[in-house]
Amino acid sequence: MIGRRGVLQAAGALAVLRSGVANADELFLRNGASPQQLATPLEFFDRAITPTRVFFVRSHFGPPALDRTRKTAFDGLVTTPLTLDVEELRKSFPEVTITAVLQCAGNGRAMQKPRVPGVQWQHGAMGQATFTGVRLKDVLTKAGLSKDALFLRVSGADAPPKPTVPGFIRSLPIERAMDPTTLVAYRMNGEDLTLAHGAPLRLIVPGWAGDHWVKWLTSVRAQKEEDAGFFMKTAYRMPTEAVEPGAAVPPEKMKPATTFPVKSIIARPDGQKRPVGPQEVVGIAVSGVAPIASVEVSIDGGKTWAKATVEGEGGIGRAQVFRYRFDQKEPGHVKAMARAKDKKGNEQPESPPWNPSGYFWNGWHAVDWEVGT
Ligand SMILES: Nc1nc2c(c(=O)[nH]1)N[C@H]1C(S)=C(S)[C@@H](COP(=O)(O)O)O[C@H]1N2
Ligand SMILES: [Mo]
Repeated sequence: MIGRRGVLQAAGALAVLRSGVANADELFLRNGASPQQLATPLEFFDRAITPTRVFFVRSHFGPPALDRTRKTAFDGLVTTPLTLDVEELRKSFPEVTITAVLQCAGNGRAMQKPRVPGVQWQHGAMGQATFTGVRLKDVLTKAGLSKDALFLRVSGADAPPKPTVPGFIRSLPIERAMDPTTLVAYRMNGEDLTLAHGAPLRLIVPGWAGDHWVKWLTSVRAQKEEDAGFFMKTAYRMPTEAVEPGAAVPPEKMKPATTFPVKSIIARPDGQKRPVGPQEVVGIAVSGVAPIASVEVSIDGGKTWAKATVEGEGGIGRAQVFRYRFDQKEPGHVKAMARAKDKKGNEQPESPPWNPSGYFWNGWHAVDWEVGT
């Protein structure tokens, strides 16, 4: 006989498999055993859109049950609180699709020296997708947002493992909430959001780090104050001024991490030996602050740099593919480095300043490979 518990466990395991949370095709790069820390393999950064099946997954406590009819409450300092599910949102507001990079603040943490605690992400805590939904601004306007509201307190249906662990509660400043690119999304890459990526509804905050992109949305509350919980006042903060590597920085000397800095990342070559002749360096570049202005590649250790071609449409927080071709006539060892610039004049540094949580590492990315006959 199989008990009620066993049946529930089996049903749960099946639900997880169906929802795509399980790593069926094993293409993800894993950081430990947790299915909530899956990284996109580097080779997928040779294109503008990261396929959903290899799109990195990160959450603190794992997903809640899948409920596609779950409602989100938009309330607090508003005249008319609204409680809406996907269908009601779609009926009530214009639909918008935005192409944007979702990147964890901790992407690149493994490259920080001295090393800091946290998931040791290399390059794969990032991906770009098309996100479809409605503008948060439209919903808040319909709800009659009060002028006294300065922040939104945003939370989802996921719960911490025990009551002593703080819940994942985030605050978004009103100006950012009212930005026309901030969406309440229900589709990713043209399909309904998967459970791993926040179904049925999640926030899209192009240009800002992933922690603002709250998944499994249940509550959006307009308030005067920023939330005082762990995930605003302790986690996801950056020093307000440069600090000594390894220094302890008190939270009050830090501010919430928002936009991610300009970076480029090389997807190919991938380190495999290649024949003498034409070589192509391909990757993507993005800045959370401004569209990409240029990408340069060096194959002589940084002595000289040449402009790569940058393809497709740019935007704040929108990645573009870059390509650089050269002819390698002699066999030998080749090393290519890339660096990007954005339209606000920010340049990708060779090695960015250290910070206590290892956020926003955006140093030059280098790949090397053997050219033979
Ligand atoms: N409700 C909820 N939303 C969340 C999180 C979470 O733990 N709970 N993690 C955030 C973090 S830290 C990141 S980087 C992104 C990752 O989104 P993805 O799994 O779709 O790539 O989701 C964000 N949204
Ligand atoms: Mo994150």
